Amino acid sequence: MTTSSSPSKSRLEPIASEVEKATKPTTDHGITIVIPTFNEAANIPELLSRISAAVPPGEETSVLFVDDSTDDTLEVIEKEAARIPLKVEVHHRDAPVGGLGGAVMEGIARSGSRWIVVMDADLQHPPALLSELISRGEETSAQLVVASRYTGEGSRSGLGSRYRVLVSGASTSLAKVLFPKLLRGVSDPMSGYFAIRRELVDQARRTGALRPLGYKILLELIVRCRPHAVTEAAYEFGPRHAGESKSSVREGLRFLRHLLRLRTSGAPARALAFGAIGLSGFLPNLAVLWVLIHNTGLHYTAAEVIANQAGLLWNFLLIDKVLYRGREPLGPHTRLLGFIALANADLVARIPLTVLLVSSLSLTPVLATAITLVLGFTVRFLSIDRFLYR
Ligand SMILES: Nc1nc2c(ncn2[C@@H]2O[C@H](COP(=O)(O)OP(=O)(O)OP(=O)(O)O)[C@@H](O)[C@H]2O)c(=O)[nH]1
Ligand SMILES: [Mg+2]
Repeated sequence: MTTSSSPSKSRLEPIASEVEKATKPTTDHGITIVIPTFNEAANIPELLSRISAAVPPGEETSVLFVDDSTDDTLEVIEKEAARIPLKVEVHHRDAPVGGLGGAVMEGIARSGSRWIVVMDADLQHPPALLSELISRGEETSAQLVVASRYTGEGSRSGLGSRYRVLVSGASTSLAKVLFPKLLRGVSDPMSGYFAIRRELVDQARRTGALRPLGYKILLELIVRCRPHAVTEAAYEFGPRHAGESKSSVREGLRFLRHLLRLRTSGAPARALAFGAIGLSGFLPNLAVLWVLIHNTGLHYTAAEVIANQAGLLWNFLLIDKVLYRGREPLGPHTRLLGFIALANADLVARIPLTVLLVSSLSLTPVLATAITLVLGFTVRFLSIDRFLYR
Protein backbone atom coordinates (compact mmCIF):
# COMPACT_ATOMS: atom_id res chain seq x y z
CA MET A 1 0.00 0.00 0.00
CA THR A 2 1.52 3.32 -1.06
CA THR A 3 0.18 6.78 -0.36
CA SER A 4 1.33 9.98 -2.02
CA SER A 5 -0.04 13.48 -2.06
CA SER A 6 0.19 16.56 -4.27
CA PRO A 7 0.69 20.16 -3.18
CA SER A 8 -2.16 22.65 -2.95
CA LYS A 9 -3.29 24.26 -6.17
CA SER A 10 -6.37 26.03 -7.35
CA ARG A 11 -9.17 23.73 -8.50
CA LEU A 12 -9.26 25.37 -11.90
CA GLU A 13 -5.55 25.44 -12.69
CA PRO A 14 -4.53 23.58 -15.85
CA ILE A 15 -3.73 19.99 -15.06
CA ALA A 16 -1.05 19.38 -17.70
CA SER A 17 1.98 20.23 -15.52
CA GLU A 18 0.80 18.04 -12.65
CA VAL A 19 0.24 15.20 -15.04
CA GLU A 20 3.65 15.61 -16.65
CA LYS A 21 5.39 15.46 -13.28
CA ALA A 22 3.50 12.32 -12.41
CA THR A 23 4.73 10.20 -15.33
CA LYS A 24 5.75 6.68 -14.31
CA PRO A 25 8.23 4.23 -15.85
CA THR A 26 6.29 1.97 -18.20
CA THR A 27 6.11 -1.79 -18.80
CA ASP A 28 4.46 -3.89 -21.50
CA HIS A 29 2.35 -5.96 -19.15
CA GLY A 30 -0.10 -5.66 -16.27
CA ILE A 31 -3.28 -3.74 -15.50
CA THR A 32 -3.80 -0.62 -13.42
CA ILE A 33 -7.34 0.08 -12.25
CA VAL A 34 -7.66 3.84 -11.85
CA ILE A 35 -10.46 4.88 -9.50
CA PRO A 36 -11.24 8.55 -8.81
CA THR A 37 -12.72 9.04 -5.37
CA PHE A 38 -14.46 11.90 -3.70
CA ASN A 39 -15.95 10.98 -0.32
CA GLU A 40 -16.60 7.32 -1.07
CA ALA A 41 -15.57 5.77 2.29
CA ALA A 42 -18.70 3.63 2.55
CA ASN A 43 -18.06 2.00 -0.84
CA ILE A 44 -14.39 1.09 -0.45
CA PRO A 45 -14.62 -2.24 1.47
CA GLU A 46 -17.15 -3.79 -0.96
CA LEU A 47 -15.38 -2.30 -3.98
CA LEU A 48 -11.97 -3.74 -3.08
CA SER A 49 -13.47 -7.14 -2.20
CA ARG A 50 -15.25 -7.35 -5.55
CA ILE A 51 -12.23 -6.15 -7.50
CA SER A 52 -9.91 -8.69 -5.92
CA ALA A 53 -12.41 -11.47 -6.68
CA ALA A 54 -12.73 -10.33 -10.29
CA VAL A 55 -9.23 -9.53 -11.58
CA PRO A 56 -8.03 -11.66 -14.50
CA PRO A 57 -5.89 -14.52 -13.22
CA GLY A 58 -2.20 -14.38 -14.10
CA GLU A 59 -2.21 -10.62 -14.79
CA GLU A 60 -0.19 -8.31 -12.60
CA THR A 61 -2.97 -6.00 -11.38
CA SER A 62 -2.87 -2.96 -9.15
CA VAL A 63 -5.46 -0.46 -7.99
CA LEU A 64 -4.70 3.24 -8.02
CA PHE A 65 -7.07 5.62 -6.22
CA VAL A 66 -6.82 9.30 -7.04
CA ASP A 67 -8.49 10.74 -4.02
CA ASP A 68 -9.82 14.25 -3.48
CA SER A 69 -11.91 13.33 -0.45
CA THR A 70 -12.58 15.44 2.57
CA ASP A 71 -14.00 12.50 4.57
CA ASP A 72 -12.10 9.42 5.79
CA THR A 73 -11.93 7.66 2.39
CA LEU A 74 -8.10 7.75 2.51
CA GLU A 75 -7.96 6.04 5.91
CA VAL A 76 -10.53 3.43 4.85
CA ILE A 77 -8.55 2.64 1.68
CA GLU A 78 -5.35 2.27 3.73
CA LYS A 79 -7.08 -0.11 6.13
CA GLU A 80 -8.88 -2.19 3.48
CA ALA A 81 -5.81 -2.46 1.23
CA ALA A 82 -4.10 -4.62 3.84
CA ARG A 83 -6.94 -7.16 3.54
CA ILE A 84 -6.71 -7.93 -0.18
CA PRO A 85 -3.97 -9.61 -2.22
CA LEU A 86 -3.64 -6.77 -4.75
CA LYS A 87 -1.21 -3.87 -4.81
CA VAL A 88 -3.14 -0.72 -3.84
CA GLU A 89 -1.87 2.85 -4.20
CA VAL A 90 -3.56 6.10 -3.23
CA HIS A 91 -2.63 9.46 -4.62
CA HIS A 92 -4.34 11.96 -2.37
CA ARG A 93 -4.69 15.50 -3.72
CA ASP A 94 -5.05 18.36 -1.26
CA ALA A 95 -6.40 20.54 -4.05
CA PRO A 96 -8.56 18.73 -6.60
CA VAL A 97 -7.05 20.28 -9.74
CA GLY A 98 -9.38 19.70 -12.70
CA GLY A 99 -11.96 17.85 -10.55
CA LEU A 100 -12.93 14.36 -11.71
CA GLY A 101 -11.35 14.76 -15.18
CA GLY A 102 -8.10 15.97 -13.62
CA ALA A 103 -8.10 13.04 -11.19
CA VAL A 104 -8.50 10.49 -13.97
CA MET A 105 -5.75 12.14 -16.03
CA GLU A 106 -3.39 12.00 -13.06
CA GLY A 107 -4.27 8.35 -12.53
CA ILE A 108 -3.54 7.56 -16.17
CA ALA A 109 -0.22 9.44 -15.99
CA ARG A 110 0.74 7.47 -12.90
CA SER A 111 -0.03 4.11 -14.52
CA GLY A 112 2.92 2.33 -16.10
CA SER A 113 1.09 -0.86 -17.09
CA ARG A 114 0.00 -2.20 -20.50
CA TRP A 115 -3.72 -1.71 -19.76
CA ILE A 116 -5.38 1.06 -17.80
CA VAL A 117 -8.95 0.53 -16.62
CA VAL A 118 -10.94 3.53 -15.41
CA MET A 119 -13.95 2.91 -13.16
CA ASP A 120 -16.08 4.65 -10.52
CA ALA A 121 -15.91 3.80 -6.84
CA ASP A 122 -19.63 3.53 -6.18
CA LEU A 123 -20.06 0.06 -7.75
CA GLN A 124 -22.26 1.33 -10.55
CA HIS A 125 -19.48 -0.15 -12.69
CA PRO A 126 -19.46 -3.87 -11.90
CA PRO A 127 -15.92 -5.14 -11.15
CA ALA A 128 -17.10 -8.54 -12.46
CA LEU A 129 -16.65 -7.12 -15.98
CA LEU A 130 -12.92 -6.44 -15.52
CA SER A 131 -11.71 -9.73 -17.01
CA GLU A 132 -14.00 -9.41 -20.01
CA LEU A 133 -12.77 -5.88 -20.75
CA ILE A 134 -9.17 -7.04 -20.89
CA SER A 135 -9.77 -10.34 -22.70
CA ARG A 136 -11.85 -8.58 -25.37
CA GLY A 137 -9.08 -6.05 -25.87
CA GLU A 138 -6.46 -8.79 -26.23
CA GLU A 139 -8.57 -11.00 -28.52
CA THR A 140 -9.54 -8.21 -30.89
CA SER A 141 -6.28 -6.21 -30.59
CA ALA A 142 -8.46 -3.19 -29.78
CA GLN A 143 -6.75 -0.21 -28.22
CA LEU A 144 -9.87 0.75 -26.31
CA VAL A 145 -12.62 -1.38 -24.78
CA VAL A 146 -15.71 0.51 -23.69
CA ALA A 147 -18.12 -0.92 -21.11
CA SER A 148 -21.45 0.02 -22.67
CA ARG A 149 -24.94 0.45 -21.26
CA TYR A 150 -26.37 0.69 -24.75
CA THR A 151 -25.29 -2.51 -26.43
CA GLY A 152 -26.50 -6.13 -26.21
CA GLU A 153 -27.55 -6.98 -22.67
CA GLY A 154 -26.43 -3.62 -21.34
CA SER A 155 -28.80 -1.41 -19.36
CA ARG A 156 -28.82 1.95 -17.63
CA SER A 157 -31.28 1.00 -14.87
CA GLY A 158 -29.09 2.62 -12.18
CA LEU A 159 -29.49 6.09 -13.66
CA GLY A 160 -32.65 6.42 -11.58
CA SER A 161 -34.78 9.44 -12.38
CA ARG A 162 -36.33 10.12 -15.79
CA TYR A 163 -34.43 13.40 -15.85
CA ARG A 164 -31.06 11.59 -15.58
CA VAL A 165 -32.10 9.12 -18.29
CA LEU A 166 -33.07 12.03 -20.54
CA VAL A 167 -29.85 13.97 -19.92
CA SER A 168 -27.72 10.86 -20.49
CA GLY A 169 -29.56 9.98 -23.72
CA ALA A 170 -29.43 13.57 -25.00
CA SER A 171 -25.72 14.02 -24.31
CA THR A 172 -24.91 10.66 -25.94
CA SER A 173 -26.88 11.66 -29.06
CA LEU A 174 -25.30 15.12 -29.14
CA ALA A 175 -21.80 13.66 -28.94
CA LYS A 176 -22.61 11.20 -31.71
CA VAL A 177 -24.01 13.95 -33.95
CA LEU A 178 -20.94 16.12 -33.40
CA PHE A 179 -18.43 13.29 -33.93
CA PRO A 180 -20.17 10.86 -36.30
CA LYS A 181 -16.99 9.29 -37.71
CA LEU A 182 -14.96 9.00 -34.53
CA LEU A 183 -17.88 7.57 -32.55
CA ARG A 184 -18.99 5.05 -35.15
CA GLY A 185 -19.14 1.71 -33.33
CA VAL A 186 -19.12 3.37 -29.88
CA SER A 187 -22.63 3.07 -28.47
CA ASP A 188 -21.79 4.63 -25.09
CA PRO A 189 -19.29 7.49 -25.52
CA MET A 190 -20.38 8.88 -22.12
CA SER A 191 -19.28 5.72 -20.31
CA GLY A 192 -17.02 6.21 -17.31
CA TYR A 193 -15.94 2.55 -17.42
CA PHE A 194 -13.37 1.48 -20.01
CA ALA A 195 -10.00 -0.17 -20.58
CA ILE A 196 -7.39 1.60 -22.68
CA ARG A 197 -3.91 0.59 -23.79
CA ARG A 198 -1.33 2.85 -22.23
CA GLU A 199 0.62 3.18 -25.49
CA LEU A 200 -2.43 4.95 -27.00
CA VAL A 201 -2.53 7.72 -24.43
CA ASP A 202 1.23 8.12 -24.08
CA GLN A 203 1.80 10.35 -27.07
CA ALA A 204 -1.21 12.61 -26.51
CA ARG A 205 -0.24 12.95 -22.85
CA ARG A 206 3.36 13.83 -23.63
CA THR A 207 2.31 16.62 -25.99
CA GLY A 208 -0.17 17.93 -23.42
CA ALA A 209 -3.06 17.30 -25.84
CA LEU A 210 -5.29 15.76 -23.18
CA ARG A 211 -7.20 18.47 -21.37
CA PRO A 212 -10.57 17.13 -20.27
CA LEU A 213 -13.06 19.58 -18.84
CA GLY A 214 -15.38 17.89 -16.43
CA TYR A 215 -16.20 14.25 -16.23
CA LYS A 216 -16.44 12.81 -19.74
CA ILE A 217 -12.90 11.58 -20.11
CA LEU A 218 -13.66 8.80 -22.57
CA LEU A 219 -14.84 11.25 -25.22
CA GLU A 220 -11.66 13.30 -24.76
CA LEU A 221 -9.52 10.16 -25.15
CA ILE A 222 -11.35 9.04 -28.32
CA VAL A 223 -11.21 12.47 -29.97
CA ARG A 224 -7.59 13.25 -29.09
CA CYS A 225 -6.01 9.79 -29.24
CA ARG A 226 -8.01 8.37 -32.20
CA PRO A 227 -7.84 4.64 -31.40
CA HIS A 228 -7.67 2.58 -34.59
CA ALA A 229 -9.79 -0.19 -33.10
CA VAL A 230 -12.48 0.06 -30.43
CA THR A 231 -14.63 -2.71 -29.05
CA GLU A 232 -17.37 -2.82 -26.43
CA ALA A 233 -18.61 -5.05 -23.62
CA ALA A 234 -22.21 -4.78 -22.40
CA TYR A 235 -22.92 -4.10 -18.74
CA GLU A 236 -25.73 -3.12 -16.45
CA PHE A 237 -25.21 0.29 -14.87
CA GLY A 238 -26.56 -0.42 -11.42
CA PRO A 239 -27.64 1.92 -8.62
CA ARG A 240 -25.07 3.53 -6.35
CA HIS A 241 -23.96 1.11 -3.61
CA ALA A 242 -23.60 3.79 -0.89
CA GLY A 243 -22.83 7.47 -0.44
CA GLU A 244 -24.01 10.46 -2.44
CA SER A 245 -23.88 11.30 -6.13
CA LYS A 246 -21.44 14.02 -7.15
CA SER A 247 -22.96 14.66 -10.53
CA SER A 248 -24.49 18.12 -10.86
CA VAL A 249 -25.93 20.60 -13.32
CA ARG A 250 -22.58 22.40 -13.16
CA GLU A 251 -20.78 19.25 -14.34
CA GLY A 252 -23.36 19.03 -17.15
CA LEU A 253 -22.56 22.60 -18.27
CA ARG A 254 -18.86 21.85 -18.12
CA PHE A 255 -19.54 18.88 -20.37
CA LEU A 256 -21.23 21.11 -22.96
CA ARG A 257 -18.22 23.43 -22.92
CA HIS A 258 -15.98 20.42 -23.27
CA LEU A 259 -17.93 19.24 -26.31
CA LEU A 260 -17.64 22.66 -27.92
CA ARG A 261 -13.91 22.79 -27.22
CA LEU A 262 -13.35 19.32 -28.66
CA ARG A 263 -15.45 20.13 -31.72
CA THR A 264 -13.61 23.39 -32.36
CA SER A 265 -10.10 22.10 -31.72
CA GLY A 266 -9.35 22.39 -35.48
CA ALA A 267 -9.14 25.83 -37.16
CA PRO A 268 -11.84 25.13 -39.83
CA ALA A 269 -14.42 24.18 -37.18
CA ARG A 270 -13.40 27.23 -35.15
CA ALA A 271 -13.86 29.46 -38.19
CA LEU A 272 -17.35 28.00 -38.68
CA ALA A 273 -18.29 28.66 -35.04
CA PHE A 274 -16.77 32.15 -35.34
CA GLY A 275 -18.97 32.81 -38.39
CA ALA A 276 -22.10 31.50 -36.64
CA ILE A 277 -21.39 33.77 -33.67
CA GLY A 278 -20.91 36.69 -36.08
CA LEU A 279 -24.30 35.98 -37.68
CA SER A 280 -25.99 35.75 -34.29
CA GLY A 281 -24.77 39.34 -33.64
CA PHE A 282 -27.40 40.59 -36.14
CA LEU A 283 -30.10 40.05 -33.52
CA PRO A 284 -28.82 42.39 -30.76
CA ASN A 285 -27.70 44.81 -33.50
CA LEU A 286 -31.21 45.08 -34.98
CA ALA A 287 -32.90 45.09 -31.55
CA VAL A 288 -30.79 48.03 -30.32
CA LEU A 289 -31.32 49.84 -33.64
CA TRP A 290 -35.10 49.44 -33.27
CA VAL A 291 -35.05 50.70 -29.66
CA LEU A 292 -32.89 53.73 -30.54
CA ILE A 293 -34.93 54.73 -33.59
CA HIS A 294 -38.28 54.40 -31.78
CA ASN A 295 -37.33 55.83 -28.40
CA THR A 296 -34.73 58.51 -29.07
CA GLY A 297 -34.44 61.33 -31.52
CA LEU A 298 -31.23 59.91 -32.98
CA HIS A 299 -30.76 59.95 -36.73
CA TYR A 300 -30.77 56.37 -38.05
CA THR A 301 -27.13 56.56 -39.18
CA ALA A 302 -25.96 57.48 -35.65
CA ALA A 303 -28.26 54.77 -34.26
CA GLU A 304 -26.65 52.27 -36.63
CA VAL A 305 -23.18 53.07 -35.34
CA ILE A 306 -24.28 52.46 -31.73
CA ALA A 307 -26.31 49.35 -32.63
CA ASN A 308 -23.29 47.96 -34.43
CA GLN A 309 -21.24 48.25 -31.23
CA ALA A 310 -23.96 46.33 -29.37
CA GLY A 311 -23.69 43.52 -31.93
CA LEU A 312 -19.90 43.56 -31.55
CA LEU A 313 -20.15 43.33 -27.76
CA TRP A 314 -22.49 40.36 -28.09
CA ASN A 315 -20.00 38.69 -30.47
CA PHE A 316 -17.12 39.44 -28.14
CA LEU A 317 -18.88 37.89 -25.14
CA LEU A 318 -19.64 34.66 -27.00
CA ILE A 319 -16.17 34.45 -28.51
CA ASP A 320 -14.38 35.28 -25.28
CA LYS A 321 -16.52 33.38 -22.79
CA VAL A 322 -17.48 30.38 -24.87
CA LEU A 323 -15.42 29.73 -28.00
CA TYR A 324 -11.98 30.70 -26.68
CA ARG A 325 -12.60 30.20 -22.99
CA GLY A 326 -9.47 28.88 -21.31
CA ARG A 327 -7.31 30.18 -24.20
CA GLU A 328 -6.70 33.74 -23.01
CA PRO A 329 -3.04 34.81 -23.26
CA LEU A 330 -3.89 38.54 -23.01
CA GLY A 331 -5.76 40.48 -20.33
CA PRO A 332 -9.55 41.02 -20.66
CA HIS A 333 -9.26 44.74 -21.53
CA THR A 334 -6.68 44.11 -24.24
CA ARG A 335 -8.87 41.36 -25.69
CA LEU A 336 -11.96 43.58 -25.72
CA LEU A 337 -10.15 46.59 -27.22
CA GLY A 338 -8.34 44.40 -29.78
CA PHE A 339 -11.62 42.79 -30.80
CA ILE A 340 -13.47 46.08 -31.19
CA ALA A 341 -10.55 47.67 -33.06
CA LEU A 342 -10.36 44.77 -35.53
CA ALA A 343 -14.11 44.74 -36.13
CA ASN A 344 -14.29 48.50 -36.71
CA ALA A 345 -11.17 48.46 -38.89
CA ASP A 346 -12.98 45.91 -41.02
CA LEU A 347 -15.94 48.27 -41.42
CA VAL A 348 -13.74 51.26 -42.26
CA ALA A 349 -11.47 49.40 -44.68
CA ARG A 350 -14.11 47.47 -46.62
CA ILE A 351 -15.87 50.36 -48.33
CA PRO A 352 -12.74 51.94 -49.89
CA LEU A 353 -11.59 48.46 -50.91
CA THR A 354 -14.96 47.77 -52.57
CA VAL A 355 -14.71 51.08 -54.45
CA LEU A 356 -11.18 50.18 -55.57
CA LEU A 357 -12.30 46.76 -56.84
CA VAL A 358 -15.22 48.26 -58.74
CA SER A 359 -13.22 51.10 -60.32
CA SER A 360 -9.94 49.33 -61.09
CA LEU A 361 -11.14 45.80 -61.93
CA SER A 362 -14.60 46.78 -63.21
CA LEU A 363 -16.28 44.27 -60.89
CA THR A 364 -19.99 44.64 -60.15
CA PRO A 365 -20.65 46.25 -56.72
CA VAL A 366 -22.28 43.02 -55.44
CA LEU A 367 -19.30 40.86 -56.42
CA ALA A 368 -16.84 43.41 -55.01
CA THR A 369 -18.78 43.56 -51.73
CA ALA A 370 -18.89 39.75 -51.51
CA ILE A 371 -15.12 39.58 -52.02
CA THR A 372 -14.42 42.21 -49.37
CA LEU A 373 -16.83 40.49 -46.94
CA VAL A 374 -15.00 37.16 -47.31
CA LEU A 375 -11.62 38.89 -47.13
CA GLY A 376 -12.66 40.89 -44.06
CA PHE A 377 -13.99 37.79 -42.32
CA THR A 378 -10.78 35.84 -43.05
CA VAL A 379 -8.48 38.62 -41.84
CA ARG A 380 -10.58 39.18 -38.72
CA PHE A 381 -10.79 35.47 -37.87
CA LEU A 382 -7.07 34.87 -38.41
CA SER A 383 -6.01 37.95 -36.41
CA ILE A 384 -8.29 37.01 -33.53
CA ASP A 385 -7.45 33.30 -33.65
CA ARG A 386 -3.70 33.69 -34.09
CA PHE A 387 -2.95 36.85 -32.10
CA LEU A 388 -5.68 37.75 -29.61
CA TYR A 389 -6.18 34.12 -28.48
CA ARG A 390 -3.04 32.42 -29.80
N1 LIG B 1 -10.94 12.38 -7.38
C1 LIG B 1 -12.19 12.82 -7.65
N2 LIG B 1 -13.17 11.94 -7.83
C2 LIG B 1 -14.43 12.41 -8.07
C3 LIG B 1 -14.72 13.78 -8.12
N3 LIG B 1 -16.06 13.91 -8.37
C4 LIG B 1 -16.55 12.66 -8.46
N4 LIG B 1 -15.57 11.75 -8.28
C5 LIG B 1 -15.66 10.28 -8.32
O1 LIG B 1 -16.05 9.96 -9.65
C6 LIG B 1 -16.88 8.82 -9.65
C7 LIG B 1 -18.20 9.16 -10.33
O2 LIG B 1 -18.95 10.11 -9.53
P1 LIG B 1 -20.49 9.89 -9.27
O3 LIG B 1 -20.93 10.83 -8.20
O4 LIG B 1 -20.74 8.45 -9.03
O5 LIG B 1 -21.11 10.36 -10.63
P2 LIG B 1 -22.20 9.62 -11.48
O6 LIG B 1 -21.92 8.15 -11.51
O7 LIG B 1 -22.27 10.36 -12.76
O8 LIG B 1 -23.52 9.90 -10.64
P3 LIG B 1 -24.50 8.85 -9.91
O9 LIG B 1 -25.11 8.02 -11.02
O10 LIG B 1 -25.51 9.69 -9.25
O11 LIG B 1 -23.65 8.06 -9.00
C8 LIG B 1 -17.03 8.39 -8.19
O12 LIG B 1 -16.08 7.40 -7.90
C9 LIG B 1 -16.72 9.68 -7.43
O13 LIG B 1 -16.22 9.46 -6.13
C10 LIG B 1 -13.64 14.71 -7.90
O14 LIG B 1 -13.82 15.93 -7.90
N5 LIG B 1 -12.42 14.17 -7.66
MG1 LIG C 1 -21.92 7.04 -9.81
